[in-house]
Amino acid sequence: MNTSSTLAPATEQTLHFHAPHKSPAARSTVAQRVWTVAEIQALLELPFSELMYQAQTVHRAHFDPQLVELATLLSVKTGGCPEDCGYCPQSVHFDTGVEAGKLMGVDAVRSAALEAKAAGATRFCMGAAWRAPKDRDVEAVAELVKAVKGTGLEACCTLGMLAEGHAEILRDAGLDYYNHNLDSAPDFYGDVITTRDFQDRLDTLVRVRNAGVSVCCGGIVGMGESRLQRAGLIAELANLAPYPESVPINHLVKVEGTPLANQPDLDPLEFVRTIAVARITMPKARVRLSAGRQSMSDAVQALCFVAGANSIFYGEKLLTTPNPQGNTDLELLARLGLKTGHPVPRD
Ligand code: SAM
Ligand code: DTB
Ligand code: SF4
Repeated sequence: MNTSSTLAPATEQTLHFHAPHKSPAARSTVAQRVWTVAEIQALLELPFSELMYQAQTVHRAHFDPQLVELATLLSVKTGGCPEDCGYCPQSVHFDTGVEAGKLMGVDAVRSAALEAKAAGATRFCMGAAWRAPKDRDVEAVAELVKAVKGTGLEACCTLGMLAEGHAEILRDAGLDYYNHNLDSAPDFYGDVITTRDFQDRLDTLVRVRNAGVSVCCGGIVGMGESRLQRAGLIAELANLAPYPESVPINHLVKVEGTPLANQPDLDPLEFVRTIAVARITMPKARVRLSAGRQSMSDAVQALCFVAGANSIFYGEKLLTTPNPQGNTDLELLARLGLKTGHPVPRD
């Protein structure tokens, strides 16, 4: 069975081994565990110290536990998006003050990538507020990918739903990762987004995987979902076959004008628990402590690293909202005795 050509939720115990940064052809066939939602919920409900212990143990077995990836984001096409994702400041459906712009040019993107590299980033992720790019958009982004790759950084982009052939064009330009999040559990998805469904997301992930581009796929917590639904999201991610190489766990950034602007705060320890469970269930993935750090204490972020996060978004802006200043982050990492670099899982 060639699971590199499928990305449906796993139904068998023997799947292709998850081997980040190797071509699909280099994956060997060993078991990938299939997780039930109940098993993941049981992890989420462990005593906190027990959960931290398990997550640290898994993290140490697969990674240098002190190494953290710095990934810089750039919004290459901002605002005006026709989708109605209830969390997103870039949707045309909500009045958030974000103005729609055109796709950035190659020179401006190259300069931003060089700046990110000089500041210490190893990965550069370009976001575009499209429901789905047109053929000419993909061709234009391919040129941006080439410019980023020319700087020596890893390139990632997130452009919405891809049509047949798009992932291959991006791959041929040198794209390392395509980011496309499942965002929430299947049974909560329709409460947050009505203009597409969960299956649409899975279809794009199949196209990315089939093209041999590494998958970056995660979600958002703190949108009013239940703990069971957080378990449902993690189960969907962990049972992708193979599971994503890169897993961004975003904390909802509440933006004025969006339907989720007044969402009650999630207990920060619940966010830490979600990171821990992502680490345990996707042991060789880079788990990214993603959006939401601007309103997180240093102590909560430290717990996220203990829980197995080994990547952050680095740079003063996410796509349209603020992120901690680079220096502040470097100081925090230094205070914690962490190093920045390129975490690669041990085989
Ligand atoms: N339009 C494309 C899409 O949705 O796939 C790519 C860009 S979209 C902004 C990328 C991701 O940003 C979303 O999937 C979501 O996880 C995240 N995101 C957007 N708004 C957010 C918010 N307010 N808080 C946390 N994450 C957010
Ligand atoms: C991801 O999982 N989070 C990033 C990135 N992938 C593209 C985006 C976060 C966006 C937060 C809201 C904003 O800045 O607009
Ligand atoms: Fe559009 Fe992506 Fe924002 Fe949804 S999350 S509104 S698809 S930019």
